[in-house]
Amino acid sequence: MRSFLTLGQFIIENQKDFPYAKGELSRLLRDIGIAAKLVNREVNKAGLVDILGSADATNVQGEEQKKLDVYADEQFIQALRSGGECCIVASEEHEDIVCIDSHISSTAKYVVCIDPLDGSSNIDVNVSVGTIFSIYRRISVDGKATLDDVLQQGDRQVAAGYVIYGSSTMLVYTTGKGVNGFTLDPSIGEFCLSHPNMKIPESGQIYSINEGNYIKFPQAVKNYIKYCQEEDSASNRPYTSRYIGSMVADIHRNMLLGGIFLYPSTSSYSKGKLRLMYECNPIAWIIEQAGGKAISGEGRILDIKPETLHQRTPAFLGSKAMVEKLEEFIAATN
Ligand code: P6P
Repeated sequence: MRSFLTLGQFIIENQKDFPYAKGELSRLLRDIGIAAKLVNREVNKAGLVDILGSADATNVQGEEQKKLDVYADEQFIQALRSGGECCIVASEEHEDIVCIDSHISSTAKYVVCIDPLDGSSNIDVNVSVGTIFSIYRRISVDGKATLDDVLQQGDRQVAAGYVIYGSSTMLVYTTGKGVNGFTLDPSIGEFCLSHPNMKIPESGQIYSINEGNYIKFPQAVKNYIKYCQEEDSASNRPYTSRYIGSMVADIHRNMLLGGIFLYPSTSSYSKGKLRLMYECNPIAWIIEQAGGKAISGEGRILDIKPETLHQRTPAFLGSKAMVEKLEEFIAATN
């Protein structure tokens, strides 16, 4: 008889980690897990919907065919609204904060920043996509929560995680006590603990960057890429280049195999492309909790003081030794 621990059981068993919470954060994590299962169902049949003819943007039930990232956004916001533990959502899909102002949510303790379906352009070519979420405790003590409750430094997160909709669907999260990974078992519809206490390898041989932007990379990044490509048996170089173009997929692979993911400033994105609040902060915390490093090129990502909701930052994150080698190149060019 296979013994497994479901996400719900794991959250309850680790409730003691939140001495001040009376189960609210646990319920919030459970709400996110429920929405992830609903999104997973739609992501997995995205191709099927195309086959069954949604050319005129309606699905087989004659409903208006929503773009999957809009659908995902609606599912997560609905789950958070009905769960009653979240007072504000900052979503990649909304220019402004979404106040969850219902009678049960207005006193809710938690703020959620989320990219409901990151990398959604990859869905049409059947490449893994993901959800990234970040949870803070609200700062204001009463009344309506505001943007100030959202714009908090990454090191004030109380929980962060990602869902990868890939060859299997996994939910990986941290509450500051390490990182644990749960794989969705479709036969029972539950996320089951499959990767307890995840640790990213100290080093690795994979570097992950969109080299199409090479000409405009900062010199330190160009020097690092050259270092990755030089022959050196002692340091197992040349490294291997792997770039999926879906952050969650690239990060998850590096979490398991070791590696570094780089998204520097480019000609199109002078401050980097990736968003701080709902891509870089949650992923940076997970990487650090798994023993890796996460920097912006000017310091630790989790130390950045946010100024705007959708602000971007350069991001270099992954195996500790690889990020530290990059830091040497950055220091040498400063
Ligand atoms: P590029 C997806 O659009 C995304 O936000 C991340 O998931 C991914 O890492 C990055 O952008 C890819 O960007 O410019 O290489 O296509």
